[in-house]
Amino acid sequence: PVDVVALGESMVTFLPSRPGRLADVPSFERGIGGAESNVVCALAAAGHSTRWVGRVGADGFGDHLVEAIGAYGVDVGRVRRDPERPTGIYFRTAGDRAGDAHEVAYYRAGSAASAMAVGNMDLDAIRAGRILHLSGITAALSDDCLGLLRELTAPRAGRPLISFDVNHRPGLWRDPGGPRVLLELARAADLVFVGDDEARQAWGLRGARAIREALPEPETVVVKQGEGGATVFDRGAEDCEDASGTATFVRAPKVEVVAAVGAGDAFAAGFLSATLRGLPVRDRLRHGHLMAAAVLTAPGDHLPLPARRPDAAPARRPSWRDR
Ligand code: KDG
Repeated sequence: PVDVVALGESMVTFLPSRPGRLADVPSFERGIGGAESNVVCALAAAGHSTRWVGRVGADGFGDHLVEAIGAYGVDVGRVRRDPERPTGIYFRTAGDRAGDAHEVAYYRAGSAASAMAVGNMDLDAIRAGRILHLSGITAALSDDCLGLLRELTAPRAGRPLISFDVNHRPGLWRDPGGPRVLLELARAADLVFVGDDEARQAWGLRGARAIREALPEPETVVVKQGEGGATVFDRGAEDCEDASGTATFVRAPKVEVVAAVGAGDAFAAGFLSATLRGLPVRDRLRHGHLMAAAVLTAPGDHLPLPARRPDAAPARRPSWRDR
């Protein structure tokens, strides 16, 4: 089977040509974003077999996403095209100094992806990987999208390992119930990624231990502690007797941050890549930090396409047109 399948909304992103308020930026450069597809693009760049499943409009932005994500070597053959709804897009600003706060302006309400539902997605294709990577962003898009996540995270024989990045985006939730829903979904997963800042904001929890106590079910909980590092609680080791799992902390390398958006996705990709390769927990965290560092030091939302040797086989063409 495919190593990792990711389901979620991908968007064309517009990165500002210079710092400043959204009202003042004169032009933007096109990029691609979407937390879940960022993860599989990075995994594909690291040599894993991956698939992204989502919905985009039957428009030029949808073409671009399918082509650009496919160019990483991600299987995009199961992406659905919606003739009635547009592809979501979003604009970003940058502060004067690297790492300064930025604004995000989403244009995704009523997008093709927001119509993802149990009834219009190929569930077998979504469940076909060793790992299914999901995120809390999808839950915020619509009731149908939330229903789809609930279906995919429900207990069932032969379920792929469910990797869930909480990705709390307060600006996307239409009602105050978001934090409760995110907690419910995270508890249904096998592997959870959560930032200590978002756990404080969403659930009022302080510290890695408190977060693990609120998420007792998943075998593995990874708490990202910003610049400091990350702690993983893992019950995977045979000799583990602690109900929370062994706690392992690994410091993050110091880097010059250009733009933080997407670093969490790269971290997840590094952790998953090392997990697929059967590496010990400490190395999984190290891989996460290294992939995150590559994104932190670049302006876009994810890793640039890896340079290909001139004699290498050409990048795999996207295949949705052939289906
Ligand atoms: O994690 C990075 C994502 O936030 C970005 O690529 C856009 O998916 C996105 C979102 O919904 O914010």
